[in-house]
Amino acid sequence: MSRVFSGIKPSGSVHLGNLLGALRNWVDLQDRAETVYCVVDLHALTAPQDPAELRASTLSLTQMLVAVGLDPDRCTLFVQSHVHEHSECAWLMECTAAFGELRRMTQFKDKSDQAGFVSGGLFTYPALQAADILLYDTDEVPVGEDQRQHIELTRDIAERFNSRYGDTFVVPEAVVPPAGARVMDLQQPDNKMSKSEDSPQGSISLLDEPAAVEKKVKRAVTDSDGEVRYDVEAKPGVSNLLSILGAATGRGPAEAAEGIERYGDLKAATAEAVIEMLRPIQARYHDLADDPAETSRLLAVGADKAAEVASATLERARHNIGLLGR
Ligand code: ATP
Ligand code: LTN
Repeated sequence: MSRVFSGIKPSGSVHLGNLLGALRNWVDLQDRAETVYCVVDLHALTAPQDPAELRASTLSLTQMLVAVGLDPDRCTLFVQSHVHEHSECAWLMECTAAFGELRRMTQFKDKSDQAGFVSGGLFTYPALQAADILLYDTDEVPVGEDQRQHIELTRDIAERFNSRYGDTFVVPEAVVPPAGARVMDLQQPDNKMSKSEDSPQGSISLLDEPAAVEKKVKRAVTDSDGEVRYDVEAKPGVSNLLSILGAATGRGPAEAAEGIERYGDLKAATAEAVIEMLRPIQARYHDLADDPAETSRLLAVGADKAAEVASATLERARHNIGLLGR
C-alpha cells in the first residue's frame, strides 16, 4: 500500500485554500493509502510566536483536521515536535541540501521580503520539511501548488543522499488537486490566500459564519469588463471565484462559468456553495472543541505510531551517513 505524508502549520486560522488545495485530498487518500498527517509546530517557529497562542492553535488545528474528515483510527495524526526524530533528521537534510538550492526557494524569498525578522530557520525550513517527508518512506505528498518546489527539493535531497550513502530514502511525489490547488486572496487576487498574511477580508476561514462568507465574497475584487470567463492572466479575481465555485461543487472552473452571466450571480452562487461546504465542518469542530483532553489523547496515540516508523528510518540514515552507533 502506498504511504502518504503531509503537514500543515499551526500559524493562523485554517482557510478555504488549505481545504481545497490540500485537506480534501488528505481526507480522500485515507481510503486508499496508509496516511500520516502532521501538525508542523516546529515550522511555525520560523516566525516569532506567542507561546500561549501557538499551544492553543496546535490543539485547535488538530480539532479542525478531525472536523474536516481525518479519522484518527484510519490515519496517523500527530504533532511534529512530539516526535524528536524530525529535528534530528533535519540536520542530516541541511547537510545534504546545497545552500544555493535553499536560496532559490520562492517561499523563502516571498516570506523574507515581507518579514521584519528573518530567522535562520526560515531559510533552512525546506530541509526540515524534507525530513518530515522522508522519515516515513513516503510515496505521495498531497499539497497545494505553492509547495511543489519544496517537494522537488525533497526529491533532490533524497536522491543525493541515496547516491552518496547508499539506498536510504524513498523518493516521494507531490499530489496536487486539479481544481483549487491555488486559491487566491479575495482582495488581492495576485497573492495566494494565506493563514499568516494580514488580510482578513481576503481570506475565508473555515470557521467564518455564513454572513461573513457572504460579505467577503460579495466584496471580492473583480474587474470592469463584466464578462464571466475563466482567464487567470486577464481576469484573476473572476477566475479565482470560478475556481472556488468549481472546486466546491466538483467541477472545473470553466464548467462552473456555464450559465452565469453577471458578477453578482457568480458571487451569490460562490458564497452559497462555500457556506454549504463549511456547514457540517463547523458543526463537528464545535463539538470537538468542547473536549481538549480527548484531542490530547488522540495526539499521544498518533505520536507513538509515528515514532515507530520515524525512528527506524532515522536509524538507517544515521548508520548509512557514518554516525557511530552506541
Ligand atoms: P502561511 O500563510 O502561514 O504560510 P498557509 O496558509 O500557506 O500558511 P500551510 O500550513 O503552509 O498554510 O499549508 C497547508 C497546506 O495548504 C499546504 O499543502 C499548502 O500547499 C496548502 N495551501 C496553502 N495555501 C493555499 C492556497 N491559497 N491555495 C491552495 N492550497 C493552499
Ligand atoms: N511547508 C509546508 C508545510 C509542511 C509540509 C511538510 C507539507 C511542513 N512539512 C511536509 C507537506 C509535507 C507549507 O508551508 N505549507
